[in-house]
Amino acid sequence: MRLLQFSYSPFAAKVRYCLALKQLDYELVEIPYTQRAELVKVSGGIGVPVLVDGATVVTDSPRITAYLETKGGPSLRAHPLATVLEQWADNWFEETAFRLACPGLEDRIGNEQGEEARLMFRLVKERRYGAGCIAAWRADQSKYAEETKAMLEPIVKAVQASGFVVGDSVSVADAAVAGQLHMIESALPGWVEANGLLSLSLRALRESVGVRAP
Ligand SMILES: N[C@@H](CCC(=O)N[C@@H](CS)C(=O)NCC(=O)O)C(=O)O
Repeated sequence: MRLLQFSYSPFAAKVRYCLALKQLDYELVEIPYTQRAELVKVSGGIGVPVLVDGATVVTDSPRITAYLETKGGPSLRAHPLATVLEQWADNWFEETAFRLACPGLEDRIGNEQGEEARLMFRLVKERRYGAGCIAAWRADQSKYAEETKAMLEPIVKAVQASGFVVGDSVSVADAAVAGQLHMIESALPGWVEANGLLSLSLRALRESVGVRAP
C-alpha cells in the first residue's frame, strides 16, 4: 500500500497511526504543497490523504480507516462509539485545532518549501475561510489554545480513567485525536507536552513503531 500525504495533515497522521496499530506495511509518499501531479493522477483530486492498495484508491480518511479494517490486524472500531469519536475529532474538534495550528503551519510550509508554497497554503485557506483568516487566527492564538484545551478536557478524563479515548482498547478514536495533536505539534512544537496532553498522543505507539511525532 502507498499513503500520499502532507506531513502535517491530521487526517494522514490518523491513517498512519491506524496502519501502525494494525502493523500493515506501506510506503509513505510526501506530496510537495505546490507539486500535486502524482496526487491528481492517482486520485483525481488535490487533497490528502489518499491510500493506494493495488488497483484500489481510497480517499477521505474515515473511508480509509474503514478500508483498513478489511486488511487484518486488531480491530480499531470494536467499541460502537469509536467511529463517532473519530468523526468528532475529524470535524468538530478539527475546526478549532486547525485555527490554532494554521498560522504555524503557514510559517512552517514557507520555511521548508518556500514562498510559493506559503502563498498557496494561504490562498487555499482564504478561499475557504475568507481574506485575512490566517492573520486573524494568529492574533487570536491564545483564545484558540484555550478552546482547544477545553474541548479536550473530557477526552483527557476518559484517557486518565481507562487509558483510551473510548472503551478498553486502542481505537480509531485514539488515532484521530492523536492525528489532531500531530497537526498542532507540527505548527507549535512543544505545545502538546507543555499543556499536559502528551498522554493523548499515542506516545507508546510512536516510540515503539517510530511513527513521526507526535
Ligand atoms: N475529510 C477529509 C479532509 C482532508 C483534508 O482536509 N485534507 C487537507 C490537508 S489536512 C487537504 O488536502 N487540503 C488541500 C490543500 O491544503 O490544498 C479527510 O478526512 O481525509
